[in-house]
Amino acid sequence: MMMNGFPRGHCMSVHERWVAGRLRWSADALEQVARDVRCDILTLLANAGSGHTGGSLSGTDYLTAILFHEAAIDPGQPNWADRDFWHVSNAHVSPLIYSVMAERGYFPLRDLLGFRSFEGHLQGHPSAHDTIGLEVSAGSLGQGLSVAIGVALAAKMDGHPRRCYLCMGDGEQQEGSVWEAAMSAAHYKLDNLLAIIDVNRMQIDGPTDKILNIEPLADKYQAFGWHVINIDGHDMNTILAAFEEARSVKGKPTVILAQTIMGKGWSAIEDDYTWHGRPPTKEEADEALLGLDANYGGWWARLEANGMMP
Ligand SMILES: Cc1ncc(C[n+]2csc(CCOP(=O)(O)OP(=O)(O)O)c2C)c(N)n1
Ligand SMILES: [Mg+2]
Repeated sequence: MMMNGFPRGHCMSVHERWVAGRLRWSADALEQVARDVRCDILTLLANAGSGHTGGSLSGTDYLTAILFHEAAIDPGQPNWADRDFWHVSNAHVSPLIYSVMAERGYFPLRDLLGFRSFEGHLQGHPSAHDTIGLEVSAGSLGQGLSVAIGVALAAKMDGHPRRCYLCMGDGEQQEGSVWEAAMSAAHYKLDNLLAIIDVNRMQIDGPTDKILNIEPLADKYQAFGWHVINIDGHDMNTILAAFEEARSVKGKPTVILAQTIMGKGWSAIEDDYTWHGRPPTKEEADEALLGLDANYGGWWARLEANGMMP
């Protein structure tokens, strides 16, 4: 049986298996998936009537690229021992996490309709006990980097080629625990660790520079011993080039500062922090989906076409 392009049962080295677990889709293909993911996010939020819209839409492009291009994973066997580690520490963007996971095949798309319901397996803040494929339960900001460092350090000690992908918010950088972790990642020379920060310049109560200024972020990470790459977080080619650059860095961890726009893809709410934790109504979702050449009813039509109606 073929899954992710590698045969089951075939005797491959750890390195061969690890390389084969990557999809490596092109930037064009990734842009199409990212568009579908944005449609999923808007639809599931409107359906649930609660959840976080702004950061879900700002992080869509790089998380899509991690799961559909970069990371060695196999949603068919989420506990595959040689998998890469990926984790989103700014976990309130669960609509994004679940949408990318559904598109990648961890679970059926229709499950997104159970977002934030007791009966569903997709809780408002991610629970690794409920959702197969999640590595860590999350929601309390400032913890994810430490977890990723533990996995990266263990991989080094085991001599395993595993890479660790860790996403954080920019407001999350205000947590002191992030900097203690950043210091130790450089100390242990974790070049198998790539952090991606969603620099959308906004957080729950306003612009980050008004709440508690985190800049100059590049200088800070550099001073903490990291390799820093500053990119347009909505440009797929640039995202893929940054992933490639990170792979070539030896002896230190890398951080990508992804300059993004909160609410990206729905022009009416872009750069508006009041959409940090607010869902669209069904009417607003319809309007937003129009901008993505879709509509609210069309999402169900897609389920029907795929034999996935609940
Ligand atoms: C330790 C901790 N403190 C406070 C919160 C509440 N909280 C949830 S999201 C958020 C803002 C985070 O800002 P950012 O990381 O920039 O996310 P964005 O608003 O861009 O989605 C806060 C303060 C939390 N989840 N965890
Ligand atoms: Mg932010």
